[in-house]
Amino acid sequence: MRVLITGASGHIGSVLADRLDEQFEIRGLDVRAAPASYRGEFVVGDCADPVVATEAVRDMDAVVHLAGIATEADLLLVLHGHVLGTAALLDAMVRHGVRRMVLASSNHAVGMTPRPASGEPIQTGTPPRPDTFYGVGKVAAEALLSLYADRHGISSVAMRIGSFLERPTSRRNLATWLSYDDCVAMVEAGLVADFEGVVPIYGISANRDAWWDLDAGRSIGYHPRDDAAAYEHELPHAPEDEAEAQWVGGPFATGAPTRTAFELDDVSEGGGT
Ligand code: 15L
Repeated sequence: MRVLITGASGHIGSVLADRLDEQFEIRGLDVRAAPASYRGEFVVGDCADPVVATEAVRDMDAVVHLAGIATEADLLLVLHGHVLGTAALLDAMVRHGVRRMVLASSNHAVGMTPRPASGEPIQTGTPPRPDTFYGVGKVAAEALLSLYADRHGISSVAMRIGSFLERPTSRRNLATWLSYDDCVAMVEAGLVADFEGVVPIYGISANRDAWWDLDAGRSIGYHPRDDAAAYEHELPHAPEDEAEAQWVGGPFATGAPTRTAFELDDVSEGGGT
């Protein structure tokens, strides 16, 4: 199976490109150069450019789409990376008859959801509740998957990734951690699973303290093995722990919002006609 990985020079992309290349034929795409350790075919370019996207998707069987700024940013940057980039790739997939996308969505698509008090984990059907423009971008990217599934028959997995880290580093990670091994297993499952439509799943490990439900992931063959609780003894308690645990988006959801969609200077003073 030939797989395009966008964002192949990023944190998740470089781990995946390194670990998936025995099972799949990988082509990497990124606005940055390939990491020194990268093996195989690599294209430097912006997936939000339809010409770049069309060429990058040519001859592929599936797309793992990770490109985009992985944190809060100006709305226009968010729209460019997460919305226009996803749309350009989906268009290219329609053009070349490519039928499967595995998308890096994020827990921040539902980040303003209160932490489950009952112990009942949050399901994938919970309404979108972004905590940032970044989260809005991920909600919109998931909506594009739905549109292209219904209108063009492209099936996809929207991985609402928690905290992708080599090891957990904070108390919040007891719920949100996604280990490298589990991430690789999740993407493999997303590429080969037999289904139609869009399957949103939570991209976390089998954490004892998980806030999100893993059944949807298991339904497509994602069976995580790691558990952040194994590192509990080494995770420091911090003053912000309690506030960060109030909403599942953690630090993205706490504190005063720091951005507006537009600065007043950007808005034309012109009156109506
Ligand atoms: C994400 O979606 C971000 O890309 C990453 O930077 C982390 O903040 C992560 O979520 C998280 O919630 O820990």
